[in-house]
Amino acid sequence: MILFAQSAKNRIPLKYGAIRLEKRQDEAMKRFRRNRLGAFIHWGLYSIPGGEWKGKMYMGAAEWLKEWAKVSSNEWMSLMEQWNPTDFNAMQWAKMLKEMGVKYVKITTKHHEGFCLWPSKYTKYTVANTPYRKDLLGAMVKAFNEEGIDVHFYFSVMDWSHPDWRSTIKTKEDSVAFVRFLKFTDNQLRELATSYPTVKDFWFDGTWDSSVKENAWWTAHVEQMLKELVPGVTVNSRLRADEYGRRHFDSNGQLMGDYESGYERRLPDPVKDLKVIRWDWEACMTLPENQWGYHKDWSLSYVKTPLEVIEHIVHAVSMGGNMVVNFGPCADGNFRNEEKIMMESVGAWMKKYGKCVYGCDYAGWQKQNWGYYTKNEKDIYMVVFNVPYSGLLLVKTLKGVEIEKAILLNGDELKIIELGREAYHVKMPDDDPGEPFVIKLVVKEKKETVDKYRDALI
Ligand code: H76
Repeated sequence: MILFAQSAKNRIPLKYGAIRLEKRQDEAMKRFRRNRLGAFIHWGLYSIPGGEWKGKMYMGAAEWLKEWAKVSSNEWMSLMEQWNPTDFNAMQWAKMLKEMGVKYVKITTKHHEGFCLWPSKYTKYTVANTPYRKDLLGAMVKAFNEEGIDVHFYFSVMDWSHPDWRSTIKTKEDSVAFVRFLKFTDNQLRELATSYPTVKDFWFDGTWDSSVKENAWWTAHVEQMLKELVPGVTVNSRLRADEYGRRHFDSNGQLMGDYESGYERRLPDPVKDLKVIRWDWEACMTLPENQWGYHKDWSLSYVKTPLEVIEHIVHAVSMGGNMVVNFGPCADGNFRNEEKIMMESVGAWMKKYGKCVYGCDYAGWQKQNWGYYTKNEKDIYMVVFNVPYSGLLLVKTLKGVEIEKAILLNGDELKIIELGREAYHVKMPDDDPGEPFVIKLVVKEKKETVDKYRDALI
């Protein structure tokens, strides 16, 4: 591409920078991209206290309670004696998530606290040493895969309970300890990759400390190691740093890892942040303001409605991204009611309108305030969230593109009124669907002009 060729001479040579300048186009990456909708599961010891420690309720993120309440590792890990999710039923979880319409699930194999949902042989802090004993991760991988759901592993590099973990390296001892810690982490990652070979993705977290940034080589090594162990595996940008300590994007501004993972509890602006269409990206969101793990009291912050979640999903896809919706199950293995309702509501909508999400991408058309465009091959989808008073939906096509038909997903045709070159009104259906709905546009392109526009986009 011309842009890269021109800037090549100004490029800083990097040992641990991006390993590619374009989006990956292999089958595994295409699958990641096509999936579009995923779920996050945050489940660990923090699900037991649910934000409350010694009678005090903490408003911060429940999975950070150890930090908020200044609990020692020993005391925190004694929660393991209570870890016994007797109601956990992997197949039931898989069915619920499938009903919601998610194509993949990101599971916290180990969060910052250091407790492992799999029987890791490299630490005593695992599910094997709890009353429950059985491998929870293995059960989930099996059940989800049986339902055709891809499994992604969340893994926190930061480990609050490992004696060798450091956030900063200040002394010789720190640096020796941290070398041991990186070996331990490699061992755990190799263990995960080989024990659960159907894993499709590793999503790293807890990589922001200077100890990790100063070991950029290690982040590049982990990416390479996992790719050798699991053919096709994808890795998020949050793992990576280059030798200048730049994260996500290297010192030349190129994305490291396979997809950008910085959109956490926020989304790119559909007008101002269109640059994101150049790379793959995945956003993740909580239902309350900022609770990932189970918190007892959801009244302490605003909780999103299914309608808002559906809009977030479409918003992400309209800009070429994936959306992951988080759930924090209870310690006993049940989902709270609010989460079940969310799964069902999103699922009902996805069943009816999922065509505008799965396999879809950025359409390139100027955003209008009634909602979002997505695109699948030649089909353009209008996803209508706001109905204008006029009942007329304004559409401005790309230069040289004509609308031939506007059709509801049930096959009903809508009236199109041509306003001039590249501008149309699509008339609302006589019966307002009363929910966000989808109109498919069948379009005809005049090739020359479209190609010119594409060049301008790049
Ligand atoms: C900060 C932080 C962590 N990153 C989110 C994905 C949650 O896991 C949260 O605890």
